[in-house]
Amino acid sequence: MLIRSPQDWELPESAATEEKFYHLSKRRDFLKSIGVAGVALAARDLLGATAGFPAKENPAYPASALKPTSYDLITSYNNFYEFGTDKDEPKPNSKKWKPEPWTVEIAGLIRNPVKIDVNDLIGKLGGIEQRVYRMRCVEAWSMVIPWDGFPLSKLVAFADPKPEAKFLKLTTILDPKNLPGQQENILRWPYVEGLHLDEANNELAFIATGIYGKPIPNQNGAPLRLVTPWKYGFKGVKSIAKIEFVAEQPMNTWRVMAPREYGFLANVNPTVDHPRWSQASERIIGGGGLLGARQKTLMFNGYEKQVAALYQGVDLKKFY
Ligand SMILES: Nc1nc2c(c(=O)[nH]1)N[C@H]1C(S)=C(S)[C@@H](COP(=O)(O)O)O[C@H]1N2
Ligand SMILES: [Mo]
Repeated sequence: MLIRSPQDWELPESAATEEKFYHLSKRRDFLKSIGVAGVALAARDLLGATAGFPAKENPAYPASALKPTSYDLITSYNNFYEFGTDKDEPKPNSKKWKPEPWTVEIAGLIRNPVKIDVNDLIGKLGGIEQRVYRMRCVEAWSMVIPWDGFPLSKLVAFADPKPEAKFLKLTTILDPKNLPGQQENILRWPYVEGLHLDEANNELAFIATGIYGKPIPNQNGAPLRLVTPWKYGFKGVKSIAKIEFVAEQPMNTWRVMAPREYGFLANVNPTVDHPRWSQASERIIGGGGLLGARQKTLMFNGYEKQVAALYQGVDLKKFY
């Protein structure tokens, strides 16, 4: 596994106040110190190795720049309608679900279609890494989440798209027996999201398999979910069963449900309000105060440098 040099979307490691996050940093330094380049780390192998503190700070992002939300809040304040529509429902309602073994199907306009066990896939893609990203829900709240996982671009390269492939369509598992929300007519099931191939190949696009150095909990989308930190959280489809490479822009679930409220691009944009709420600012979950502290929302959620080039010539006032 390639241990990446610090990138500017990462948290300066010394900024983390969470004890668990220190363990995360320790593990990375431990891996560096024993030189495990090329070793494939399955998500389930991640616990344990915690030597080599202290971690280095990235001076471009001082200690105050990003502060991870607590593990407890990240894993108990969730949107996962398959397990209930209230924020506090997915955790208890998904407790008994066993998303393993898990096969993901990679299909469509590609040269390497496969149905593959998630841990085999992680191994084939060279293991996982950690990234701390901002997360901004269209409901105008935000968190900072230390994800484990792999860049989506690696999966794209593995799939080997044909020239006709222009978009990715990512689909959650359909299993109404174990995902009780799917027994009800809340959304059109299964939950589907999409990305343009160029977006999927952007350095930020990520498939998460863990949080805070532990396998991703059921309520956050076990065993693998999409993370696109410059887009609203609904783009981050959970518990992915199928990734298809297609020629046409796929219809995404929230756009099916409310086409005047949700688009395909879903880029975070403080200057374009949602019909029911302003996007100019956001409530920081765990940020203090009765309702959580507020902060201004940044264009592309603060990732303009990495993604603005993708949208040259696109009217960003339109949300599709
Ligand atoms: N399958 C599925 N994926 C989903 C959702 C959902 O209801 N079902 N909710 C989305 C929304 S609106 C958000 S904000 C994020 C929430 O992710 P989190 O609970 O890990 O913070 O998941 C997204 N992915
Ligand atoms: Mo959301």
